[in-house]
Amino acid sequence: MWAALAGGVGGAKLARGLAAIAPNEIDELRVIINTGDDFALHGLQIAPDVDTVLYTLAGIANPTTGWGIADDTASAQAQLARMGVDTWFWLGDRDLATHIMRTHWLASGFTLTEVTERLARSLGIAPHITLLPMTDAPVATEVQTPAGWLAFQDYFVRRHHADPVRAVRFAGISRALPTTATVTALRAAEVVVFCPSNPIVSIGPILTLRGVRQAIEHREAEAHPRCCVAVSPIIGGRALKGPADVMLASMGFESSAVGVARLYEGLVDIFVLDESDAHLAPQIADLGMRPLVAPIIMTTPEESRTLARRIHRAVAV
Ligand code: FO1
Repeated sequence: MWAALAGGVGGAKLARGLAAIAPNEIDELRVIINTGDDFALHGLQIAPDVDTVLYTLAGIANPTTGWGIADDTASAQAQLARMGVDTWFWLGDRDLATHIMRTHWLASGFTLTEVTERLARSLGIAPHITLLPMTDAPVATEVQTPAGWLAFQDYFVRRHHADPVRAVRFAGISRALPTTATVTALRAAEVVVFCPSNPIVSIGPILTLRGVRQAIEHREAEAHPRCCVAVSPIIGGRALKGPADVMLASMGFESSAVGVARLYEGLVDIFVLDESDAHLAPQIADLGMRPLVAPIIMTTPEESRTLARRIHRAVAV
C-alpha cells in the first residue's frame, strides 16, 4: 500500500498517476488530503483540496482550472448574483451537489472521512483507492499579510493571492488529531509520496498535525521498499500553478526545488526534481536525499502515470 500526501491541483495530478498504476504496480493507494483550505460559504461546507483530488481521480475535474467539475454550469451562481449575493467564489451547479450532500451528511453526524468515502464511491472511484481527509477536526489556514491575517480562500481567491505572505498559521491544529485512518495509512505504507503541492499551505498542515511526522519516520510496514519520496512543486524557481514560489520567497525560504527539499529534511529519502533543475541535484544530495531527475510537469493523465511509474521504479531498487 502506498500513501500520498496531497493538496490542490498539482497534488491531485500525481495522485491521478499513482491511481493509474494501481492495483497492478502498487496494490493500493491512500491519498491523505489537506483540509486547511476548507471553509463555509452560503451555509455549505466546502473542501477544495478534497474535491480537487476527488474530481481528478473520478476523471471529471475541469481540465483547465484543475478544480471544479468539467463543463459545469453557473445557473445557481447567476441566480445568487441576482439576489445580490457576492459570488467571489465560483460554485458550479454540479459542484453544488457535492457541497449540499457534504453539508447534509456532516449535519447528520457523519465524519468528513465518512462523507469523503461516500462521495468517492458515488463517483466510481475504485475500492483500492482511498481518499482520506488529514483530520476530521476543524483546521483553518490563515496567512499573515500587510493587510493583516486573512482566511485562506479570501487570500487565495478573493484577493487573487496578491498579498505578500509573512507567516501562516493553522487555526485549530493544536486541538486536531490526524484521523485513525490517516495514521494507519502512514504507518503501514511501503512508500509515502509527498505530491507536488504547496509545501507551506498544502503539505505543511498535514505535517504539522500531531503525530504525522512520527508516523512517517517510524513506519512499521515490514515490506520493502520502505521509503518516502517527495516531488518538487517548484521548477526553475517557479510554481506551475498557485503562489508556492512567491510564498516561499516572502516567508524567507529559497524559491527552488532545494528550498522545498530543506522543508522536508529528515523525512524524505528521494527528492524528484525536473530535468531543467538537474544542476541542483548535488545540493539535494547534500541534504541526505537521493535526487531523482525526471520530467515532473503533468499536463496529461499519461504524463501523471509516467511520473508515477518513474517513482515506482526508483523505489524498487
Ligand atoms: N479557485 C479560484 O481561483 N477561484 C474560484 O472561484 C474557485 C472556486 C472553487 C470552487 C470549488 C473548489 O473545490 C475549488 C475552487 N477554487 C477556486 C480553487 C481553490 O480555491 C484552490 O484549489 C484551493 O483552495 C487551493 O489549492
